[in-house]
Amino acid sequence: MNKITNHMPTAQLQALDAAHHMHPFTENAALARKGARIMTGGKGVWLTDSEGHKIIDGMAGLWCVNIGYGRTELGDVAKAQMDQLAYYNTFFQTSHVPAIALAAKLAELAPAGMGHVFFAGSGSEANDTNIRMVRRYWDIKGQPEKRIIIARHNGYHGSTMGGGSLGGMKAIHDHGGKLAGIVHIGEPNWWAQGGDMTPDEFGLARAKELEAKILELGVENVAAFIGEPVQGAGGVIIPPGSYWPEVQRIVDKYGILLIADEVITGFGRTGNWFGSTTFGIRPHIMTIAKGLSSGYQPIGGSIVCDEVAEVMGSNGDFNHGYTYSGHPVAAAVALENLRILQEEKIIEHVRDVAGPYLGAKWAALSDHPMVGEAKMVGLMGSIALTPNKATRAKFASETGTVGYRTRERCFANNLIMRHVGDRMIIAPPLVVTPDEIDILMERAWKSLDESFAAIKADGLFVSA
Ligand code: PXG
Repeated sequence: MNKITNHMPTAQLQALDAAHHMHPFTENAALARKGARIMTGGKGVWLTDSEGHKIIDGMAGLWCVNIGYGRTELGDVAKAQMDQLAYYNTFFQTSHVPAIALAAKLAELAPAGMGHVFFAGSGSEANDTNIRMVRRYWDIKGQPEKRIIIARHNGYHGSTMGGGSLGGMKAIHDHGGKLAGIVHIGEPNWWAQGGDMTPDEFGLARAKELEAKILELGVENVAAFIGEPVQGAGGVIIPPGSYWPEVQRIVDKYGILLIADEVITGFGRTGNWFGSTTFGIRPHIMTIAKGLSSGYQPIGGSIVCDEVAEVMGSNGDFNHGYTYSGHPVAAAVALENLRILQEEKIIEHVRDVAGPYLGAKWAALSDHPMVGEAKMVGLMGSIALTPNKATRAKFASETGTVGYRTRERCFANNLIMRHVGDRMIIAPPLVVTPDEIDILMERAWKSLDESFAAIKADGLFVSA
């Protein structure tokens, strides 16, 4: 068997990586000078690197390893499915057991009335599907001019042309452009942008931007609004309680479609199967990926409400699909992942045990001299680093300087906690236990203390 072993010294692996592997969202020349950290194994919430360090993974890989690493059942299922039927397509009036079973299971788990699934290979692909689906939906309904999709600044919806355009990140638009027909409104980020308003006043104001934008564009031109229930890659921005109910009211009033991008918030992350349930959102379409398979196989999709699915299915072909839509091995693995999530009551564990336990300890981080807001929902949380909590000040240094330095301390202390600008974010595997949370928090405090000391010593603890 051609097994890929960890048979080389780290430096040699790093040199080969630097020579041949182009990393996503990375300046490869800089990484080549530093050398990538090479992961070699995983079990539960723990990663092992090529130097034998045991690292606690506070990010569940890339927000995806919900059931934790090392569940051999998924490999068993993958092998069995490969042996049985490694691949077949679902394009030309054929189907197969894993895609059927997974679609039916998702229909059972999804909110009522969302009984249909269009499969993709990733979250980005699924959002590309969504762009085409909502436009095609309005075509069929006799309103082809309804094409514009409203999204949000600092949202993240993937990095294909479609996903990157729906996302509201200038750094992504700057590399390769942005599709026409997608417009962005403000994000519900009270800490950074709320000024003198209360969080709820600000949440309401940001939601009302949707109404203003619909009226400005003309409702006859607007197809849909897309948002993450909680912005993930944008820094775990948990919206004020007033935000989603007002968005829902506006979407209902104007009859546009609502797409909830559940790529991060789906499959237990917020303490329910879907973030839409946690926030009382009633979407027409939900984007899914990541936790759908806990990252054990690449798979994504769109869960579609009955009305949209009926319209889409009633008027000729929908000329769209991917070779790997509903891939049987990925679907079988996803199904096994859902079985584990459900039978082991992992979502209940998030809601009743790990979420409240980590949430309380996380909130206490706001006592740290460098931490302002500390928020968490389910098992996704963030802290805002600040030189002045009272004024919610930004640092004078370039945004991300303090965040990056803090992340480096975490990395050195064998804790994976990421930074987005000067926010630190966390989203551990959902199976994390209270004992592991204690270790995680101990490392987080230590890293923050070290970072704070260094930042003060270097004269960086200064407001903009
Ligand atoms: N929607 C959301 C809400 C996501 O978080 C995607 C879509 C795209 O999924 P794919 O499978 O195409 O990557 C994502 C992905 C980060 C980071 O830095 C986050 C994601 C991907 C890469 C990096 O936090 N989220």
